[in-house]
Amino acid sequence: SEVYNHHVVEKKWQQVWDDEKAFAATNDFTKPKYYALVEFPYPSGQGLHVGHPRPYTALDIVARKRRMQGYNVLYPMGWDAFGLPTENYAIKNHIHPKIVTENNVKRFKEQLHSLGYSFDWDREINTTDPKYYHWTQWIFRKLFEEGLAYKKEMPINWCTSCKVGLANEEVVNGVCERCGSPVVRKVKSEWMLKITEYADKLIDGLDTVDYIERVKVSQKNWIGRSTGAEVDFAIKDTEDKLTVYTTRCDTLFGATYMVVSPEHPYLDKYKDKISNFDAILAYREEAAKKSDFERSELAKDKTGVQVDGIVAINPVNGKEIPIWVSDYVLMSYGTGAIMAVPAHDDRDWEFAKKFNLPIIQVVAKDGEEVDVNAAAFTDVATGVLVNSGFLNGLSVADAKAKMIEFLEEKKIGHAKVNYKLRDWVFSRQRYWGEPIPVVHCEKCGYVSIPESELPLLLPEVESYEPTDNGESPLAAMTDWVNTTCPCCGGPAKRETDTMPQWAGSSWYFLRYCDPTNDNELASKEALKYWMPVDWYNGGMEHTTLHLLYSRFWHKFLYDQGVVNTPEPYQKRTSHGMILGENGEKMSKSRGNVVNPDDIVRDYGADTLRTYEMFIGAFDLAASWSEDGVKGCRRFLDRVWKLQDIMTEEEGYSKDLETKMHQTIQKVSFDFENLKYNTAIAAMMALINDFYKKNAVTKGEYKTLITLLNPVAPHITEEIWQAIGGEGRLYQQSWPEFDEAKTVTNTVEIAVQINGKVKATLNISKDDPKDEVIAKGKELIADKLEGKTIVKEIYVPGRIVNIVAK
Ligand code: ANZ
Ligand code: ZN
Repeated sequence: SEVYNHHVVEKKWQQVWDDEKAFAATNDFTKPKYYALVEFPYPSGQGLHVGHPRPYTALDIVARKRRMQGYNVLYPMGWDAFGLPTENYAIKNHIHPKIVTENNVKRFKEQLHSLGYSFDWDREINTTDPKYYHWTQWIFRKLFEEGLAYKKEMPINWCTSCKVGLANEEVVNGVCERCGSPVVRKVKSEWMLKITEYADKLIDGLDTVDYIERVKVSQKNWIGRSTGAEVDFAIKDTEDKLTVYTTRCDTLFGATYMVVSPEHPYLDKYKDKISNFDAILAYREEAAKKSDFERSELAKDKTGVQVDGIVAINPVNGKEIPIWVSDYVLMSYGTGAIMAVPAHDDRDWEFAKKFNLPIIQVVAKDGEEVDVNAAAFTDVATGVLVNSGFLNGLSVADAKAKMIEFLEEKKIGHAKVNYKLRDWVFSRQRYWGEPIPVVHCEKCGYVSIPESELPLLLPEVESYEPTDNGESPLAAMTDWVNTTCPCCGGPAKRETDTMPQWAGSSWYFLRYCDPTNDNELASKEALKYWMPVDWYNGGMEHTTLHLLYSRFWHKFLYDQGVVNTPEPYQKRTSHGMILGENGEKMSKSRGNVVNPDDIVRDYGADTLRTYEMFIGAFDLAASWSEDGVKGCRRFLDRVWKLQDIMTEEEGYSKDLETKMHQTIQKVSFDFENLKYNTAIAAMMALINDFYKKNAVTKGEYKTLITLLNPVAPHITEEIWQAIGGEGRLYQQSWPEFDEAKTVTNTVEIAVQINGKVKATLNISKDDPKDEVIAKGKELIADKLEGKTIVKEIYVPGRIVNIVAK
């Protein structure tokens, strides 16, 4: 055969697949379905990154294999195209964000197309298309009608550079996740979504789905369900009580002081009693400069001021204990006040050490007191209560239960569940997002616009710059802003904030089921058939944001009867990043960026696909290697060249039959279990065997290229045609293996003289006794010379022993 020319072959088959609509999901709802999903990209100006093909190829493999297994497969693609980078680019270059988006989408689409993915392009969606965001607005409207969207004055995270409010999730280590600029606090009236109402459902639903463990764990940690108690401490000489939240009410006898957050309202309430109120105000001002993240860091040096003039009373022993102010207590969690138990909490311990506050041990290790002056004792598993009156001798768990009983009986406390999860800040003061379909009327307050007026189109503006006072550029369009109230007909103003980028991706998987429907977000029948997504793969960085948001919207739509499954994704996996040759993240500044277009041009799409699947364990980060790319191209060339040694025999040759069945089994299993690299390694090993004997039967070759087709679809399709395969390769059935034929029949046995091993022999388990003994004797003939054979023993499949004198 000729040298493999990837330019010609890849173009040819991409055209054929397009013409034949080879990978269109059909609307035949009687067939078994499979819905494979990858996170749709943000079409940035940089074009496709070599990181993108890793997950796309992985699920393309799954999708192609499923089609060969007879499923009606939905493997769709679209564009998550609203968002800041496009808007910022538009501002800088004076091009409308719509045009920027169109250009970027065009480029991305060409690039994805050149990689031969089996996406059903007829179902392409774009979140910035009014026909799409119609339904994003429709869902928001429903959330609003159900009381799950509300407006609230709140201190938000304000990025000084992007001039935009950020969700907590978008602030990383105190800086903006996107641009790295400092984030400050700013009070604004914002749209909020009550994701907290779904906290329990979002945790409990995880038990019903097949997500990789670290995704489940980080979702749970993010929601942060904490089971504890609220306890009231009387404030001496007042009618008031200071309520704290604690997860360790068992340690109440060890509470030696209280700490309130610098923003706690009691400080203002009792300012006349507090003799050092000025010092407290100064401390509050300092605290305001820090983010909650900085404030709660364990390692940070503890600071604080004692509140002079008021004291609290420990309810279990009547002891007066001081009240302190410190920034390690946050106003945004629990009650903004804590009881400090320095003997058993690390942060309290550090604080007590610094300010010389008493440390009283109330929990001992298996009943033995430990040195709590050296370190806090925090192990609950071995803890037994001491110095604690009616709790003495109890385990931590039992002591908690008993204390809650006591508190409830005395009406000074009760069990309480808290969550770290906060409601979702849903407003952005930017242009390039979905308009929020709400107006504000002096008389009626916030009113949603009627369904019939959706989609509410994003109007054309002169300039997309956000204003310095933090209003969206839409606010300057008075003609658009001034409208009438759908409720009373009086004058009203449109909402000028837009939705965050997370909105469009919170339900896009539903739209793929029925992407052109103008009457509903998708038809009931289509949703019933396609949902849930059978396998969803995406980045680990989306575990706490996109994944949680979309599960929340889906659960809401489920409660509204719009969708029919409580969870959107049956299975969720995550891939590792692809790093530069130097093991560092690819970036322009490091000069280590690999452009996928160059690889496709020089080596071919099949090589890129094969390489990205072979690069390493799918869930781990992997460093790029040009040599690795070349190695994969060599492998494909060797697959191609097998044509030169192919025989016309349709079956498998006897000596490779086991190997063929083993390879089918391994590749089939590995493709389902994220082990793409070992599947490819198995195919490499198989072709080595063909070359070793310098022959491959047509039957063996066909099986090999069918197994390889999901990874390298172009070259295998071309070979199929060249060797006279029927129809197209993509239309063939996935190869079957016979379990019985995967076990090797050959064993290695010992050949002994008088019980001592002299040699080893490879035999087949079914070889007759006489034959095995004869072979064994031949092998040790030199050692038997001059001896008389007394007895010949064969232990089947294990030993040949010759007894000789
Ligand atoms: C007394 C105690 C004793 C505590 C002990 C812990 C160990 P999670 O699990 O995260 O819910 N806490 C409560 N509210 C706080 C706030 N607003 N800012 C900072 N810390 C706060 O943690 C709950 C524990 O964190 C609570 O239990 C409280 O300290 C502290 F041996 O109360 B604990
Ligand atoms: Zn009105």
